[in-house]
Amino acid sequence: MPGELFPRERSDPAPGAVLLPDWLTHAEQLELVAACREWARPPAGLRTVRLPTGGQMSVRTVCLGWHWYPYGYARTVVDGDGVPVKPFPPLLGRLAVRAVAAAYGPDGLDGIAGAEAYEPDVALVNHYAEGARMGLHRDREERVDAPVVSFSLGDGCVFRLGNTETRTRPWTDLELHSGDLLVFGGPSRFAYHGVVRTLAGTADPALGMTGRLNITVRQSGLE
Ligand code: MD3
Ligand code: FE
Repeated sequence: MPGELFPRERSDPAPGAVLLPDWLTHAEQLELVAACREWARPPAGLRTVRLPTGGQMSVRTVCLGWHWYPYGYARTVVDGDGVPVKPFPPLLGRLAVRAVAAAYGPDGLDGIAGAEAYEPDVALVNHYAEGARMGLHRDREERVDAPVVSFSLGDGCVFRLGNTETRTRPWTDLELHSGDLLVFGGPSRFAYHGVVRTLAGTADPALGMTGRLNITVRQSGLE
């Protein structure tokens, strides 16, 4: 947020979790919003995920590199149009490797599992229309404990970071805004987390989008 009176500062909300506010430049945000628009197009485009419980997720999702479904990864959109998933974009690989280095610094990398040799191969793009949310969950379908990198675009949100043991307190609520980078590695990698609500209408109109986009980049450990 350029021109902000009190710039938001780097924080470490939990061991291994790092928030770098405004890490993406405005140009990078525009580039990612445009890319998300392309990735969202069918075939293998944006979809609503149906849960085994019979419900459906309120966010809409597109996967890149590997297709995530509840609860596994596949090379094709097994719960949708059945076609091969779109490739993992080199742009996201480069950004995520830079993100991990920025979060932990050259001296911190060897203390975080999978950070030094980070080779991400999957991204999930989530779109939150007004009112969408994501319940507390853990991301456990990956076979390795390398960090997860999250980029936020558009509307802000209240993000809830819980603990690794239970779906209950203690948790920490953080605001995420467009351009923010969040990296989850080490002890935080398998923590419960979710999106309590979005902050509708807080996006910079210059981004030319509505709602909130979140891109998570991961290393699957699959081949
Ligand atoms: C903490 N997405 O796609 S990103 C998801 O904002 C997901 O759309 C949320 O949770 C979103 O699975 C949160 C931040 C995030 C992602 C993965 C994590 C936090 C994490 C994995 C472990 C711990
Ligand atoms: Fe998640």
